[in-house]
Amino acid sequence: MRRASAPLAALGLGLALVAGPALPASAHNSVVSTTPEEGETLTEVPEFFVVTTNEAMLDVGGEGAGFAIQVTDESGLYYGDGCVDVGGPSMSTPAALGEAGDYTMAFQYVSADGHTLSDTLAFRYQPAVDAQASAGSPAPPECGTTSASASGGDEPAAAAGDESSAVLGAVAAIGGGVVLLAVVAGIAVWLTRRRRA
Ligand SMILES: [Cu+2]
Repeated sequence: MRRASAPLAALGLGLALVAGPALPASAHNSVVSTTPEEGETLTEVPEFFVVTTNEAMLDVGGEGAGFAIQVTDESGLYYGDGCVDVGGPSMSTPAALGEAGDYTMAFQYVSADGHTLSDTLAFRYQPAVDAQASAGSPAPPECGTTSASASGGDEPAAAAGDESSAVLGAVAAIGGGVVLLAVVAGIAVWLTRRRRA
């Protein structure tokens, strides 16, 4: 039995060498299933939109950096909360859809080999007449943020900060000038006294 191991090892090495050149292309995680599937017609909103690949995704830091699932309708409105949960070979986001129609799901994930990969798929939503439609948003939703966040309050404060530092700079320049004048005056006085002596 022991003798068989050498030829088997050689065969294994040979196979590895033959398969070798093909490895870089297959090192990326490849998508094995999605919810919804490309071209699928959904009659109800699933609990989650899901992308599953052939091996674990690389969630560095465990916070889903580099991962995204974005669902948009025909008019480009976004649905969902922007949150993506990564677990092993799959990532998911809580599903939401608006009115009946054509939708696009764009997704991005970090492959086990560290490469960021993305793709899109198209699907149709054809719900029952009494289905409740979620509201879409014109901008991609960001996980953990409320729909409308106030902004612009920072600008006046920043401008005031710039002004005060400019004033401080001017004061420092004047101060430096005064010191320089005092030194020059002191030398002049000293030279004058020295000549008299
Ligand atoms: Cu790769």
